[in-house]
Amino acid sequence: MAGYSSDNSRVKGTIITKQIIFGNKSSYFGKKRETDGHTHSWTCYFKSFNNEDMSSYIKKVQFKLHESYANPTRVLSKPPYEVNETGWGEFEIQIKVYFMDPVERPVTLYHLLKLFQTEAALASGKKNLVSEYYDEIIFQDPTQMMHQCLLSTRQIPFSKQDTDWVEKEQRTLQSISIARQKISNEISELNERLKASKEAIQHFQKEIQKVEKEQDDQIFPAVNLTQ
Ligand code: SLL
Repeated sequence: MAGYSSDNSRVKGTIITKQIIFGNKSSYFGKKRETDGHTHSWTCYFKSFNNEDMSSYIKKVQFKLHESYANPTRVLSKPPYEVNETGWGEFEIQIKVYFMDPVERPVTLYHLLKLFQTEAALASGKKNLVSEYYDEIIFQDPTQMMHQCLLSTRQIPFSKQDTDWVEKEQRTLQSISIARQKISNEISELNERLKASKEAIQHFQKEIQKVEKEQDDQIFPAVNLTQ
């Protein structure tokens, strides 16, 4: 039978790498909420780096929050894999990713929920913060089923909130190159001016020497000492 779903054999010599981002964003209320003492709203997320729909190979993502939260274990069986909450404190969140093929061991990540801004950011009035990390999940010799799932992902079009990193890299490199060119032009221009100034200095030094010599000659006319 050719059906891959019942096939546990592995695709030897195959390595598939998935680029991921996980972390949290948070936003300060501006004050402590009187009803529960919460100060921030936050979102903890696990997502693809390149906006790939991961639901073809991910079965579920489990977020384990601090016990002070009601139902601290949150399970998301479809994207977006994220937890939206409010709170007052920072703690470590365990993110466990389960794959479509139960033979594939789940991957566990840890993220330190960040709520509080640095002094400098706070002073400049920033209310929103992002603390996220890039990582890669490497599938070595996946099963036939998993191989199929890993390769059948679909690209999600970039929306306004998403960052197309490839495009951003190109734009950033381009502005760096423009800035380099501009600085290089400025350096050449300044070098030209420096050269002109040096020439002017030399010219004036010669003039000064000439005038000094003329003055000396007037005070001490040349005497022929050989006589
Ligand atoms: C701390 N070790 O003391 C940490 C614990 C727990 C944060 C932080 C509670 C939310 C709720 C909340 O924000 N817990 O009341 O549902 O900083």
